[in-house]
Amino acid sequence: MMKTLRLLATLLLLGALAKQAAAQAPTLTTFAVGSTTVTASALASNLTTIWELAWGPDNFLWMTERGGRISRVDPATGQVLPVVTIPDVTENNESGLLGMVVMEPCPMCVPPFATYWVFVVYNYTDQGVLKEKLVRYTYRSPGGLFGPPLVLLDNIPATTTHSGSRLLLLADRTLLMSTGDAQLQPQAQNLASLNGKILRLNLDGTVPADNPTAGSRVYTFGHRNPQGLVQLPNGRIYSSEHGPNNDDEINKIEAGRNYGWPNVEGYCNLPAEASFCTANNVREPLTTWTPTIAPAGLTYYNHPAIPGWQGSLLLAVLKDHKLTQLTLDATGLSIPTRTDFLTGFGRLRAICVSPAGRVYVGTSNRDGRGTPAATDDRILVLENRAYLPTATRAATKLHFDVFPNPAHQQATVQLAVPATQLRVLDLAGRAVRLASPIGLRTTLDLAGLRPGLYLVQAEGAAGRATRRLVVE
Ligand SMILES: [Ca+2]
Ligand SMILES: [Ca+2]
Repeated sequence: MMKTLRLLATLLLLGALAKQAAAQAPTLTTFAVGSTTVTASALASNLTTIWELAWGPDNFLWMTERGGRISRVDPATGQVLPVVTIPDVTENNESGLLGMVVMEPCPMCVPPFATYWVFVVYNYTDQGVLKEKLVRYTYRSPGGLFGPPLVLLDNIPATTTHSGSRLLLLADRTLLMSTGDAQLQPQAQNLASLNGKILRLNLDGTVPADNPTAGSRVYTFGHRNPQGLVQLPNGRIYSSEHGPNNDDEINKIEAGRNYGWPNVEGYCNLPAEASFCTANNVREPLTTWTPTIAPAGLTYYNHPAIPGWQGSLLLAVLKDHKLTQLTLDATGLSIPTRTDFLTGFGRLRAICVSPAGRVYVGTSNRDGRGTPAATDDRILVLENRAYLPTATRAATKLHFDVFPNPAHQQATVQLAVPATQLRVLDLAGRAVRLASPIGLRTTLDLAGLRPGLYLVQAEGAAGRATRRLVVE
């Protein structure tokens, strides 16, 4: 007992020290975004080839390193908490542990056991042959990994370069996965091959019923090596793609479209390309870079903390050592401006945005192509330290009760403050009932809903709150 208490006290002290250290994390540089001063500092150092950074439902930063390790990083202290080192990852040149998605399969399953699904894609060796696979781990908090991983897709041909692979959870709760051409260039145009594609899968690995071709995981084709994927709140999907010695690309991803590789590089501007593009309805990129810059992680910034970045794509760039802001016009079909930031930190590969509007960038200086600084690789935090979040404070003001619970045909929602919308969500996170409350008391019609667990969500000027509801 004493031992446990002493251990706990030590842990608390270490935590407090780490928090203090984080508060004193030295400014590495500052730069202006419009009239905003953005400060860059290091959240965590001495890492090895960060490939993915993702904001988790546990409000930790989840990270993959190409050698095979998955970790959770405390955004307050920078403490790196290893989750697992995957034993069968083969790291060789560009191959290894790559993209990751962390999500809640059941948003209403609250503690004592919060359960997350952790999807990762990585290269492995099967009887001497390098391949690629997509697996799903189950993680429980507290407790850690739960059971062995589920293999969703394997035996994807691979080589030590052009492996992709970014993962993206779409709003419809399907998964996109980019694959490289694995140097098998013509396969990018072969719809029967998984290489040079963006694939779309259900969360159990099966083929969504509404994919472009029935029974096929192929969502788009004609890709060389896409390593950035993002979906905007309006549903539009964008990707970054490595070109050969010319024509790196940003593409708008549209179901069933052909993106040209290897017959077309960048725009359909050469005579041979133009005829191929016409014959094959090729989707041209929105912007290109020649000479190439090696574009990787792609995210969308839409937070008031850095107003000058709102509504823009942010791109992590490897070869040209920078972060590039890409503005979008109202149609989403053109990129009027490209602006570079954050030079001087080497190769940048991974990027994500936190709900507080901070941008996290992972360096890739130990990937064999960089010149690592002593403390590389690092997670850099970009933030407006003058920004005071008001929304998070207001979010605590929205309270409501729902009764009876369990409920049968209907339930009553009693709000403490006005809300503008009520939603009933099913286990898959889909809204099955919507209501616009008038006053503080609203009756929800539950007739026709299958018995089971649901989530009632209220949203208004005071923020958002959720309650569990059992329907009998
Ligand atoms: Ca293309
Ligand atoms: Ca071209």
